[in-house]
Amino acid sequence: MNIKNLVKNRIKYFNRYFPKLENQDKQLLGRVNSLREKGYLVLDQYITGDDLEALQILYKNKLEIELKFEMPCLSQSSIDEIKHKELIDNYFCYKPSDLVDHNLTFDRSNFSNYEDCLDKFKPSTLKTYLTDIQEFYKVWLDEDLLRIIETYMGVRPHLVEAYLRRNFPAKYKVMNHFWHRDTNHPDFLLKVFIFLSDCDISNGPHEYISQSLQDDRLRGKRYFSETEVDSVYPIDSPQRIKSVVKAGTVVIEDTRGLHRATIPKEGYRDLGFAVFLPLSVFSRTLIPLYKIDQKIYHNLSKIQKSYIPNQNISKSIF
Ligand SMILES: O=C(O)CCC(=O)C(=O)O
Ligand SMILES: [Fe+2]
Repeated sequence: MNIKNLVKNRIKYFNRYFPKLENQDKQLLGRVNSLREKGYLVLDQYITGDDLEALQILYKNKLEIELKFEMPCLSQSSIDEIKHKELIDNYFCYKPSDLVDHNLTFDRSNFSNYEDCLDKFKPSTLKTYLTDIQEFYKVWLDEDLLRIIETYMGVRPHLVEAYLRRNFPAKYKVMNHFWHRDTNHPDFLLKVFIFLSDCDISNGPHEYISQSLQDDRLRGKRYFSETEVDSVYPIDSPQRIKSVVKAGTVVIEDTRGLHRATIPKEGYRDLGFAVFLPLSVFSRTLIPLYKIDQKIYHNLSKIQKSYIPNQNISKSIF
């Protein structure tokens, strides 16, 4: 970060800088250093046993029984290679609401149950917000994870996005299936990926280029082709890290580095997302990207609370 940005950030986030934690333990420093060096950190089977099973059951119920996922949603089965060429060539870089006019979406009135939905519309992704489930927030705001994040950034960020996604086999690549760098924030950005299902090479692993954050060779475009990436980082390069991991594994990643979601060849991949970046006092009026129920908020610790922007707290539904 250059001096100008350092000063700018000190002003923009003046209330998010805290004295360095005393007595930082060796394990924490080791993890932060590894994250700095490579751009990612794998915490193998971080959630285990009953805790993991509880999250899996809650998610399955939300998704498959309560059908709680974001709609309108892109219907891959409605895509026509010729008619929708422009959208395909544009990486489907649109919000689902923009695709409604193209008759490329479905909503709750178009299917009877979960299986029917998959059969009819072959969605590549279903996105679910954490809404009112305390157990999820316990993991998304796990204090050991927060310590790693804050130490890495040197500033206390906010939790600005919190959701789960199930990815399925799909014919057409959509947005983050293409190689890219996230641009949510120029200086401070970490995503925490929480794997709720085992992820093998066939289930659409996440792929990251180790040390690409410090590497300017592929920069300045929204997406990069496979040919471009393969020519700089050949397929068998040890820098290409694929998340072949067990359920319960957590990956912390600076997604300003090059990455993509590969498409599952079979089955599906369940992944939780927690996005951290600091909001300045001047940007607190932005539309919040998730809501946390006020009762759940009140049960959080003081530190956890400080990660939630005020506008994300909603009136209790209990
Ligand atoms: O789903 C994935 O593996 C990656 C998605 C992605 O690009 C992101 O969350 O920034
Ligand atoms: Fe991304």
